[in-house]
Parts: sequence; structure tokens; C-alpha cells
Amino acid sequence: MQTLWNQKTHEEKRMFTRRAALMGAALVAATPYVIKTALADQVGDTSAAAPADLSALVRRKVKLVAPPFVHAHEQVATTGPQIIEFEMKIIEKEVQIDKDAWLQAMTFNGSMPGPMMVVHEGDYVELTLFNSPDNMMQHNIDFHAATGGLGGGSLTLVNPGEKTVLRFKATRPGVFVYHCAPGGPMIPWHVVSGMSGCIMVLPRAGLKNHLGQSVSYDRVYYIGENDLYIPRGENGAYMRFTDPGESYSDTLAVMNGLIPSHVVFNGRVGALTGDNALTAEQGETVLFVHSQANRDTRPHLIGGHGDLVWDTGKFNNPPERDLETWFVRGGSAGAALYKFLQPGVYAYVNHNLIEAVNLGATAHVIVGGDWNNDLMEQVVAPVEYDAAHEGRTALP
Ligand SMILES: [Cu+2]
Repeated sequence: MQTLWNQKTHEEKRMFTRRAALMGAALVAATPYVIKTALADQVGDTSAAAPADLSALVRRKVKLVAPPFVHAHEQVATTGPQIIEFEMKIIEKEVQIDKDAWLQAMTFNGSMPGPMMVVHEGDYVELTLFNSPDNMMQHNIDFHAATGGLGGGSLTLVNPGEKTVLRFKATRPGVFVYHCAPGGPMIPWHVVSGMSGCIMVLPRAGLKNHLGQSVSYDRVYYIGENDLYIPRGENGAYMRFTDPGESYSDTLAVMNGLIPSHVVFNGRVGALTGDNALTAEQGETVLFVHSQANRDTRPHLIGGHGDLVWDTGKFNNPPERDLETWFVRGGSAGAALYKFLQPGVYAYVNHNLIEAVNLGATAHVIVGGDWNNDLMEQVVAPVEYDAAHEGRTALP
């Protein structure tokens, strides 16, 4: 299949993709009984539903920005519910994820993760989703924040060159994953190829602490974590492919072993370190939103804490306080609020430290300000000691 795929014309690839996706859909239906497919088609048909009258609502267009940044938004809504219009384009492209490793990535809007959307509870999200004509694959979007229709997945399946518009009402406040889910084995493959992102549905009155008092943030950063499965060739080097179709079977073999070759924040090793480090100032409160569409993770801010943490990511639940590490379940997003008290370079990691250090899941936050010796002081700098006389009182 791999060589054949390369010999196909663009049109043939499109047809192939369509057929593969249909096969995927058939697998999802998993039919021992044919009648079940018919029933599923019947109940999944939305064409006869009464139209929703939203003519009284104001529409607002919001341009999405690439993570870790988030588009400008109000924390406390100053209007009633609106229809918030977003656009996203699906782009398949090769991405270098480490010095020696490349991924045939599938992306929402060209980034891994896809952009974070922010709306308020009661708003309507209206997304125009474009599948670039340069792509090979059929894609869609499943919003965990949405109700019905496979989170929108059953209503948004687009071929290369097609667009679709989905509207859903944001009824539950929290941070929620969205991801591509085009059916069958395409689902995990597209997700571990980069197709996930996050939406934050803020309560209209903004965030509240454990006592129900209002809290706000000075900055918000969106960290999307990806587990990646890059196959190695016979010479031990990572394999590089010309297109997603060619990469599929070798990648699937690694995926099914459940051991990622890379675990990264924002698409590649080092995406949020060095010149790309996150920044903040002493005294600022930062909201870290962390999503993982496929696999569990455990964010930890080295040298800091989570002052208020919604580790399940849902703002109707009171936040936990003073956490050292929090847990984000695969297929969800979490949010942690922290006020930086001390300047310095903080590492924000997945505290499986093998994943953080050896596989890539590390970000840095550079915080400017004045050191507070009350919180911490280096009383004696490292110095050689007199082993004949000192250190004898330490042991029991
Ligand atoms: Cu997809």
C-alpha cells in the first residue's frame, strides 16, 4: 500500500481517503446486525429538526491565535450570550518534532495543539472548519464541550477542499478538549498526529475560588501535550515519510505498543523553552490550561504550586488548593491558577520525569522580579567542608 499510495494522483488519493474513512465509519458502527446501522443513520439524521431561532443574538467574530497564546477575551462577560464565530483550517504537513525526528502532522490551524477558543457559558460557538484542498485525509471535529452528534463529529466530516459550519451551545463551564475523530482507526491516528485542541467556557461571572469569591488572571497560557509515536528504521534512526498515508502502517505498529517515542508540549521538543519560554512577572497570576487528548499526564510547576486547581477542568466544581502536582486524564483538559511570588526560571513539566526530561514534556516560565529572602535564601553557598570535624551530627 505504501508505494502504491505514492504513485496515486491527488484525485485518487482523495478517493482513497474517502473510502478509508467510510471503512472507518463502518468499523465504528461495528455491526453484527445490519439493522443497527440503519437505526444509527435514522437517529443521527438532524435534517428534520426544527430550526433554532437565534436572530436576537449578537454575532461576534474572533480570530484564533497559535498556542501557547490565547485570543483576547473578557474574563467576566459584560453582555448576554452571543454567537461567537471562529474559523479553523485543517492543515496536513510535516513537522520536525526533535533534532532527529519528523512527524507527518495533521493539525487544526497549523499548530499542535490547535488554538484555544474562549467563550462564556451560554454563548453559542459557531465554527467554520476548512479542510485544505492540499490535504489527503477526511477530517472532522469532536468538541467535548458540546452535546450530541458525537460532539459535532457526525456533522462535520469534511473531505479535502470542503468546509463545514457547526454551531453548538456552550452549556457547561470548564476547559474541554476538542479533537478529530473521523471513524475507526483513523481516530487515534489523527489524534496522535496532532489533531487536538481546547476550548475554555468561562462562567459568565468569571472564575471563583473555593469560597465562591471572584478570582482573575493576568495571563493565560495554553499547553497542549502530545504523545507521539515515531517509528525507527532498521538502522535505528527515526523514519521519515513523504505523506501521512506512507507513515501509517509503521506508525500504527509503534502506537499499538503504547510507548510513545516523544511526549511534547506544543508540538515539538523545546517548543516552550529557550527563546520560546513562557514569561510572567512576580506578582502576576497565571492560568495554565493543559490538555491531553489521548493519554494521562500530571502537570507540575517546579518551584511553584497550583494555588487553585481544577484538575478535571470543570469550573462548576470548587478548585483544589496548594497542589504540588495535578492530574489531567487522557481526553480532558485541566486548569491551574498560580501567582508567581519569586523571580527565576520555573520548569513546568509532566512529572513523569522520564517523559519530562528524556521524551520532551518540559516548558520553562521566566519570571522577572526581586528575590524574596523570606521565602527562600541561600544561607551558605556550596563550599567544601572540613570532613574531620563537620557533618558528624547529621546521621542518627
Ligand atoms: Cu483528522
